[in-house]
Amino acid sequence: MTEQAFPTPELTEQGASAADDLVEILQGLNRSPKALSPKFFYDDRGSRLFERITRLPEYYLTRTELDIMSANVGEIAELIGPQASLIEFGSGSSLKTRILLEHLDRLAAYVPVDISRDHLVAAAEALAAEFPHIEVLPVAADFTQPFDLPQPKIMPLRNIVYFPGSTIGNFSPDATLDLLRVMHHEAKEDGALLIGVDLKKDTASLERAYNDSAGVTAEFNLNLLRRLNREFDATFDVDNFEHRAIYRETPGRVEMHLVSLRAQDVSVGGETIHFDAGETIRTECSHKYTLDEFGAMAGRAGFAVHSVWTDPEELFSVQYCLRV
Ligand code: AVJ
Repeated sequence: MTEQAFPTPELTEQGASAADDLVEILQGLNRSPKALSPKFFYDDRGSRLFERITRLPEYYLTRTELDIMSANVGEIAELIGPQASLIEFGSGSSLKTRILLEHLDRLAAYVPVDISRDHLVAAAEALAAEFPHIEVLPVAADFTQPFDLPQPKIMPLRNIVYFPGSTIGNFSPDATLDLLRVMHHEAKEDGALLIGVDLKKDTASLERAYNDSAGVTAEFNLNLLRRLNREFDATFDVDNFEHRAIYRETPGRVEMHLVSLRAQDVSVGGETIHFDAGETIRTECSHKYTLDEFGAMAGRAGFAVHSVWTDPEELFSVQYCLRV
């Protein structure tokens, strides 16, 4: 057995509650056009399907980001310097996180922040066991709102906010700005942001990435309806819906929809929701940026892009942004 300097990660919980989910879902289904937040994709089955997506030949994002991180982690570690606190927005169990934890110089702490408590605790425990000399301080919170950071035992020299995966793409431009401002706040003085941002490219490649030939993304999208049936007392007949992914050049985003194949009524949490034939629920927007577009957005939130790493085809970017 390895000796652990920091045995059990201690959880901080802040205001995260699942009680309002049904209210939010019904609001989304009663709107016109209908829309649901992509955060509802990630129940157990949804998380497993997403894992499969990340290994699909068409889904270049995860693989490319991982390559960029591996190729540049030396330079990244150099920029971050010693004894930083790494604050990851979203659950941190991925290979990208491990690359950083392996290479950063004497991390003061690793602070994963996620709204999904169970996933967070499991990921934090796994990483704490793998990296016994790093203090892991998970925070269960909705990271779109400012939250209090736990106090590591070792005084951090700077806070590095890490937001991989181009999850930033899920947010509307207004929400992106708000979120970058929360990150700016959490980075504190002398802090920085390390973020994965997917880049604009030809429509065909983008649409293929969200509509793979094995049908995994379709199943990931449709699983949302299965989840509503399981957890929110809904009566969706999944065969009456179809997956659709399209890239809209303006405003520059891939949209995923569930298309109702016929006129139908569905009950959700005791309420009846009507669908016209061809009507859709928009389940996700995945915004794509040019380097200039993202730089301008970061600038408005008080960050200056210091370094950008991309792959040779410029499919994806990892950006290091200094708090100014
Ligand atoms: C996890 C939000 C980055 O938008 O590409 C993958 C989710 N949706 N396939 C993305 C997703 C469909 C993914 N993000």
